[in-house]
Amino acid sequence: MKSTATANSNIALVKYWGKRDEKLILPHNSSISMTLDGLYTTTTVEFSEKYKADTLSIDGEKISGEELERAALQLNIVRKRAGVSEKARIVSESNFPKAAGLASSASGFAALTLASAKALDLDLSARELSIIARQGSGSACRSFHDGFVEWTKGSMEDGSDSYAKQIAPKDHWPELAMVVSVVTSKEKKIKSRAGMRQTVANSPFYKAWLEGVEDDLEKVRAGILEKKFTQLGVTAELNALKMHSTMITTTPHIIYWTPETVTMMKEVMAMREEGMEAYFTIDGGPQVKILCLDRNAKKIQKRITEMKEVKKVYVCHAGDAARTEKKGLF
Ligand code: 2P0
Repeated sequence: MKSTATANSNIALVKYWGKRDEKLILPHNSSISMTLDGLYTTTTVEFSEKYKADTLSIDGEKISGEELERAALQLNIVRKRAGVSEKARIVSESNFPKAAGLASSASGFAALTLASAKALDLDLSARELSIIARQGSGSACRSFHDGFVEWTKGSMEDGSDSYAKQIAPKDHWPELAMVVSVVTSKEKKIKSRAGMRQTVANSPFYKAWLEGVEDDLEKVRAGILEKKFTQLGVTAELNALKMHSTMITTTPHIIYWTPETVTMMKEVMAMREEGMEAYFTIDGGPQVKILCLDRNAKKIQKRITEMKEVKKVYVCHAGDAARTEKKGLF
């Protein structure tokens, strides 16, 4: 009744932005991500009659309120599947700051889903795990594969065809790197969930976002499969800007960027002008992730580490799928 799992975070190259079903977490558009080797969450879950309620600790802090409720709802899905009702203790640790736009809910819900399913002896495929994790946090479904992953939006009302598939394994393109910079580790004020809802409800650009996304998916998919770095980078950068322009144009507007974010974006543009090919992507937070080739990753790491705006830098490559661990956190 106790198990531990580790899941890496994933960063989208074509973003998921907007839900067609809020309860089942079904997206309006498919998305493509890279599972990262450098950022991960490990979670131990134990179900037992000795627990009177579900409890959650994240990075040593006891969690209550909405975050605990979301975790408990996720456990309910797994409990229902296993036909048990025992409450659980959840202990989770990440090696990076949570809720700052580094996909902590992706690694968090993927690790929670796998650890709880294993603790209850459920033998589920990556597809089934991905469908369960998706209902906790959409992006979590993409952490069940290594390398490069596509979450197909599906069309069924019950969400059974909305799950993640691998496009290419992590050893397909070891020369591709993502340099993740942290300009602030403060938790963001507007969670992605609320940001998405508001965008779908009232951004005048949301329709245009959906119209352009199929083309971006095709270019990014082909960019990965054919290892066309320029095509991948140009498309991913523009896709991120398009996503942000949908939220900047909601009422009231949502601007996840800080002055440091813009400085970093300009720095990446300067790198390109100087002949070092690099592209940025930004999620629901101020952090800038730089897509580059491995031969330039160390140079970029050094360059941005020296910037006063940058607090921390992680050099990442395509990483592993969610997996179980022998050693638990308690
Ligand atoms: C993504 N993001 O594709 C996009 C890009 C943020 C920007 O998925 O409401 O935490 O739990 O499904 O998964 C972040 O949203 O949102 C996200 P929910 P989630 O990575």
